[in-house]
Amino acid sequence: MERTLVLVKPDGVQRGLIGEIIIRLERRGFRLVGMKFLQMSEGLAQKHYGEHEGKDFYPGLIAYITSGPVVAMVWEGDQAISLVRKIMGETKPSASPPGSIRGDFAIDVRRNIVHGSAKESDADREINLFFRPDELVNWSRDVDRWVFSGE
Ligand code: DAT
Ligand code: MG
Repeated sequence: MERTLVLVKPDGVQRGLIGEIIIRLERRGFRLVGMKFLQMSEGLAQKHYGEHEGKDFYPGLIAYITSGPVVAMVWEGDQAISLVRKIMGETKPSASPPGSIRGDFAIDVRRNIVHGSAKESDADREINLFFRPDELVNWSRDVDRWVFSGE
C-alpha cells in the first residue's frame, strides 16, 4: 500500500473546506494514518516546494502557503498517490473536471485548495517533512476487506 501527503492549504482552511476534503478521501476508501493542524514556517515551505525555487510564481507560492494554518494529513491505500491526485483534479482548477476538488471549489491556480504528493519519492520526502514516524498510526479497519481485495 502507498502513503501520500495531503495538505488542505490556507485557502481551503479559510473557506471552511477541511471536512469537504476529508470526506472525499474517506469515502473513496483511503485510510487516514496521520493528521495535524499547523501554520507552515518559511523554512518548511521552502523545503516542501524546493522543486519550484527560481520560478516566477515561487515567492507568491511561499507567501500563500505560510499565510495561515493548513491541515497536513497522511492517507494510505492501494495507488493512494495517483488516485488522490485524481480526486484533487489538475494543478490548474480551470483544467480540472467538475467532481474533482479543484474542479468543484477553485478557479485560480494560485488558490487551488489542496496538495497531494505527485510520486513515491515526493510522498516519502513530504511525509517526513511534516511527521515523525511515531506520529503515524499503523492500524486496520474492519471494513478494509470490503475496500481492498488483497488479490
Ligand atoms: P501540484 O500542486 O498540482 O503538484 P505543482 O507541484 O506543479 O502542482 O505546483 C505547486 C503549486 O504551485 C501549485 O499547486 C500551484 C502553484 N503553481 C504551479 N504552477 C503555477 C503557475 N504556472 N502559476 C502560478 N502558480 C503555480
Ligand atoms: Mg506538486
